[in-house]
Amino acid sequence: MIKIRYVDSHTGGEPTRMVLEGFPDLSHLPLRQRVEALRRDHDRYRAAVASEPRASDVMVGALLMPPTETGSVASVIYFNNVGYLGMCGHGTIGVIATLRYLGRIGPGVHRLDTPVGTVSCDLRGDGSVSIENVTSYRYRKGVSVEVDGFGTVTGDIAWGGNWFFLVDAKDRTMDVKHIDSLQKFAVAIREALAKSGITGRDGAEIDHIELFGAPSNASLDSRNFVLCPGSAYDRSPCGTGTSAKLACLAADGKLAEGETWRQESIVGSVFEGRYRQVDGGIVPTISGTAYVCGEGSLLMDPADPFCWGLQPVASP
Ligand code: PYC
Repeated sequence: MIKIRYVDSHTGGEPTRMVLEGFPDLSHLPLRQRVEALRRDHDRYRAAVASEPRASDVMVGALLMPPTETGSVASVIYFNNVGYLGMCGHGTIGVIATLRYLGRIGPGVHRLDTPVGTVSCDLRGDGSVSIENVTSYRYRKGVSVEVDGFGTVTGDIAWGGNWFFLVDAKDRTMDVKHIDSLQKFAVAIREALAKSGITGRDGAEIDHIELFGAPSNASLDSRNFVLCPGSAYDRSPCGTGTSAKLACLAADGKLAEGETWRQESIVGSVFEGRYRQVDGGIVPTISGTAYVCGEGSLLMDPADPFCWGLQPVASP
């Protein structure tokens, strides 16, 4: 049996499963090449951890490895039931809370290497975490696309550690009762973007769709619905999505440097965001809290026909 040791947490309702042991050792490779090696040669490990029968499409995995940069506490690769993520905001808050739970770090600032850059995480005594994310920017403003069944939809394309299409959806009811219709709308937008050849920089696929509407109360600035790669929606307000939103607000002059933005998720959890201006965009700081909620080992029995998940994967 192969054994994979993990600790689960959730950040604003969105789960992170941090993998401690059991994956192939890729530490001899630079971080981006580790992602390629995982995808090419060991993709079944991703599928086993982040999909059925051991998880569901909402699970985000975080493979913890030794740091690649001097001064960092660890490196991490994020993934879900369909593939790999660049950065993950809720996941990073979860990883920091988990490292604290394991006694590996205490309050203070800790750097974490991700495939799209090193992020800085401030763990406070009360368990809350502020992440200084990778440089984020709006790539294109006011891009229109014809969406089957919905007509013309206009949004901005922005990078926040992943690629997002951000749509003002004030005409839609943003609450849990409307998740099905929000999901259908977001999936249709993503399909339309792909069909129309609309991408992020260098032809990158836009795999996250973010809809914005009115928050549930006046102390908050906005409520979002975020479609993640695959068909799951983010239960948290999405750290990289909030970073992309801050980049658009900054570009439009709608939020000043240092001012706080309170982003509510579709299930009512909240991240606070602010930014500082840098060459080429902004550096967002996203704050939230994660709670450790499980730990254990996953067992891969070679006799089990669904040992590596229900779907065949691209590589063994
Ligand atoms: O918090 O950045 C995030 C995220 C991405 C996908 C799910 N959560």
